[in-house]
Amino acid sequence: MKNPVTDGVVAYIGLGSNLANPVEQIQAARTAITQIAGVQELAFSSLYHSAPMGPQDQPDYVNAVMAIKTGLPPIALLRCLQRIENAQGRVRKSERWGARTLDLDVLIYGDQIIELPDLIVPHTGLAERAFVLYPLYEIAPQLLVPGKGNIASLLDQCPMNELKRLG
Ligand code: PH2
Ligand code: MG
Ligand code: MG
Repeated sequence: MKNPVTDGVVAYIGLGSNLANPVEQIQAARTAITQIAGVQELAFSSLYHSAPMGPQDQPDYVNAVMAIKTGLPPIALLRCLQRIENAQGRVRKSERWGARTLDLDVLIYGDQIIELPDLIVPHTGLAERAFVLYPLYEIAPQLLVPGKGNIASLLDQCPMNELKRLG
């Protein structure tokens, strides 16, 4: 196994893309994340096709969720993920929720509740977003989301909307 992490925290990362071949963007990001020193992949969800949340004049998204074990502190993990977003051509724009080649979000970091200027964990909006909850439930059906409750009851309250599991 690449990068076995013996003493680490289980964290969940949300992946999203709606530009420049989203399926390939997500697959490349998965490979890049598994190559971070101090990160070991535990699980990877199916890919999901989702209608855009936010501005509607943008392509549909492909979303997925990955479980990792990591020895990296949360901000160090965030910086590594931002480096991967940038390497895959992410252009940061002022428009909120606009199109992007790659978005990597720290959804959950162990049982921690983090409120730093750059990092809110559990991720804001996690509980209302079908494109996060359904893939998360697929790989962690027993998960307790810190401060928000168990994943099954969050899912019960979240309509699936346009979400479609791919292949
Ligand atoms: N991400 C956004 C804005 N809107 N819509 C979908 N369906 N999936 C996303 O990942 C997404 C979005 C900003 O992070
Ligand atoms: Mg996001
Ligand atoms: Mg983001």
